[in-house]
Amino acid sequence: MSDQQPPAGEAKPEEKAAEVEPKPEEKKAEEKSKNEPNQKSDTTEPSEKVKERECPEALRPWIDDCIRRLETILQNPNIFVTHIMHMNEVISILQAITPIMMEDGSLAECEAPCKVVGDIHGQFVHMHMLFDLIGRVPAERMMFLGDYVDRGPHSIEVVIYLYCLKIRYPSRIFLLRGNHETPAVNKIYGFYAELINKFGYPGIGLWYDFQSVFNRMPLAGLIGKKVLCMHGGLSPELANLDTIRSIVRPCEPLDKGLLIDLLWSDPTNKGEGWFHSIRGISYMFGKAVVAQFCEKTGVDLIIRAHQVVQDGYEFMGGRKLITVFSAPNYCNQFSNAAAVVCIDAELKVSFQQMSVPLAAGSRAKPAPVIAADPNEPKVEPALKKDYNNNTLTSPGAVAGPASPAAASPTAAPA
Ligand SMILES: [Mn+2]
Repeated sequence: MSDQQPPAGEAKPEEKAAEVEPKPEEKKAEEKSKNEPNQKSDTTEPSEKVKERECPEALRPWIDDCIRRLETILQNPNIFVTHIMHMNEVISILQAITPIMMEDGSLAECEAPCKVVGDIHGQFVHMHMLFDLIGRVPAERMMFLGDYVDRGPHSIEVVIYLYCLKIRYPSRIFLLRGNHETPAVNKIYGFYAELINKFGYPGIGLWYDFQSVFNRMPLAGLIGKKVLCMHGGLSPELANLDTIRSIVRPCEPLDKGLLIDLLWSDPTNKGEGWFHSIRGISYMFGKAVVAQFCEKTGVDLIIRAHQVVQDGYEFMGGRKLITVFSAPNYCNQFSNAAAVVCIDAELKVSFQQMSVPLAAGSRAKPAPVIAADPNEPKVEPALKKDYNNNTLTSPGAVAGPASPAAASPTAAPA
């Protein structure tokens, strides 16, 4: 990679220079939101424009039927999308979702409460087992952090199902872009082959249609004005939230820069600043980078996905950043649980977790620690479903330091 990379272990010079007062308009927006907690304000400030949207009535019967047909896969895992949908219907769904994705903005903003979901990677059946635990759209508002496709057997079904939910309930589900929602990645890691396997050669054309929607997905999300979500992580080029709001879509992340970092970067506990990534693309960042970013922007907490973690969630040292991962027993190579982050109306954080049995003969191993501080106590899930012994427990509710309040983004680091 190029000479533009910061030296390992040092904060980038421009990062230090960027420690400035919030812009006057940001301050104004903040004061306004204090005075007017009701979101129906008609101001033009971007962060104020969280409007409730509805599916056009004419589309509802069709989309409801698509959702119902896709759910029949759960009764028979040998059914694929091609058994229940003509390719033209998939194309119609992609056409219907396109303007809805654009309406979300490059930074998709929503209210709390909200459940934050990590990587799914084509694990359609597991995703529905997770919904059985955490609830479903529209009763729950959800933000997905990307990586719907590749690896698992049902990439098309996962992404089409979530698109149908988005068309039907545009203000109840937000779908951010992951690094697998880019052509260079999903051509190689399963999605392209799955389209050809299921649709034959016309699947190649469909693959291009999917990329066109991926190019329009939001690159990050903001919950309750305080919780910033993205697939990968921070970027040396990310000065403030307006940097994300002003990303022009359609866009295609190429080899480096802000888009690549939002989709690819990783936190680390090996140091405080910016580091070269072992992925060979983007960077790793330490907890000082996170703390400085949060202070500068007024963000309380960052939630990102992108890396498998054994419990399905992991706090970075300092508790300003959470990694969440929602594909259990990822690729049958790990024995990890799936989890979601629950942000309540007061922006307090808790976790819901699901474990499922390993496939017969699997040599899965535990996932490694990413960026946790080994001296910080673990936060227990508030709700835990274990399909190995069919138990439903709430360990977080009984353990003192593991109460949801202890994990609040506004609470002092333990
Ligand atoms: Mn990823």
